[in-house]
Amino acid sequence: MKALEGVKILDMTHVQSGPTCTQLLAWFGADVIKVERPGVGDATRKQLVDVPGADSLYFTMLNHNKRSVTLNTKSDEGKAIFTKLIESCDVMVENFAPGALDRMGFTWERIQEINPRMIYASVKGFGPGPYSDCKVYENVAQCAGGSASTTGHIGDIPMVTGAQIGDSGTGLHLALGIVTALFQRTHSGRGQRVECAMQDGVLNLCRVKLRDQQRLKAGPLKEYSHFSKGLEFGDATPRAGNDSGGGQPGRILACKGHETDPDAYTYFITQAAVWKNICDVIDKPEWKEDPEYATPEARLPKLDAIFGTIEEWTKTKTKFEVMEICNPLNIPVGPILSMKELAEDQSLRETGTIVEVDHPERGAYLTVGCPIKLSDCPADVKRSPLLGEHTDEILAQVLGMSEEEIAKAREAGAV
Ligand code: CAO
Repeated sequence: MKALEGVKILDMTHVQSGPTCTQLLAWFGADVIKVERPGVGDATRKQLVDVPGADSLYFTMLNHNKRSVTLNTKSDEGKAIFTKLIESCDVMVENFAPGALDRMGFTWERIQEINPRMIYASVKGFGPGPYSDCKVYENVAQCAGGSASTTGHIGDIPMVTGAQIGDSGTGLHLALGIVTALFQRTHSGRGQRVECAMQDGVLNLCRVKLRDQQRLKAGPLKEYSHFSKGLEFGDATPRAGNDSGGGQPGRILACKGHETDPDAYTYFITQAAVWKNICDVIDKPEWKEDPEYATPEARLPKLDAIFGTIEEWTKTKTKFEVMEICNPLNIPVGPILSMKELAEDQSLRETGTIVEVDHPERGAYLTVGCPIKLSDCPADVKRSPLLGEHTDEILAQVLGMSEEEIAKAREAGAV
């Protein structure tokens, strides 16, 4: 049995944040029933299309292991079917614009009336407050959650990150809320509302920057390169380029081939405990005992120059050679891996972190597998459903509708 086998999820999600959440639950064995508008479906099916006529990678990579039912939840017949689905499911997940489900007539109060055991989970851009009515996409959340303000180079404009911390990050948060609520239901017998605002999810992931905001009161943030450059700190946590976010200073340094390869770089951390090993590697043995270099405190004002010296060494090695030399010496380094390198990485294929999936419309494609590995519940990635592929199956199997009833609903344009 899978971990979440027997749990039925009524999946009203679209785009990225909600689908990330329900895909995760599906990987853990939940029966995820994705409800989509007849003839239209999740908008991402037809966004960023690379194979004409086929569902896009945007859609397929977020909707594995789900079943798709088409249902017009605004028509009377559709609402009647939707009500029955609410009766039969354990969890409902949605990330529509604020108020969309209320406008369909399915408020939280109404949902509780239909099924008091229902766990109703939502993603919205903002929590209650001045912006609660706003529609929000990934980059808006990154900006509103403190990520953009603290990302980017010193003196340059705010920057969004490639990691989808607003969408996928919030989806992950929501999934944890759902399984927690499912656990509470085992002893309370009741469902509950689970809400996660994208702004809150991003801020949660940016907590070290809120930490630094408060540390500013105690003086300059000495591990930021602002300090070694002699720059003034303002009254908010500044952008810190590629400085390490922790107490161990780090930077991105060029490696052999960087002149032509945009990813020939390594991340290098001057962890205090292995300082002497670093001195040996970069051929600066005199720095081991020199009081100007021997302690982390002494190094802070000259970090830029120190990293400059380390970079003279990294430039003589490839990013993988840097790793091979530093790892046995416990010096924390990491090559900058491109998406091409990750896609071709055999070890990631072997662990199921990247998997190849076959699709009837588009053929084979790569996708990420479940990053959370459960020893008793391996996640097998199954292709995403075509629009309405399981409509008849779900109406018959889950709701017990007869062929005639299904035909009638189809005639009425409800499915
Ligand atoms: N049958 C009938 N109608 C349906 C339906 C169905 N099966 N499924 C959806 N609809 C309707 C909704 O009820 C809504 O109608 P109203 O506007 O009349 O209430 C409409 O389709 C579209 O919903 P939407 O407003 O959510 O969609 P949008 O494309 O305009 O906005 C987004 C998209 C993401 C900005 C918005 O949904 C949002 O802010 N969501 C919350 C935050 C979020 O999750 N953002 C991350 C998205 S990933 O980048």
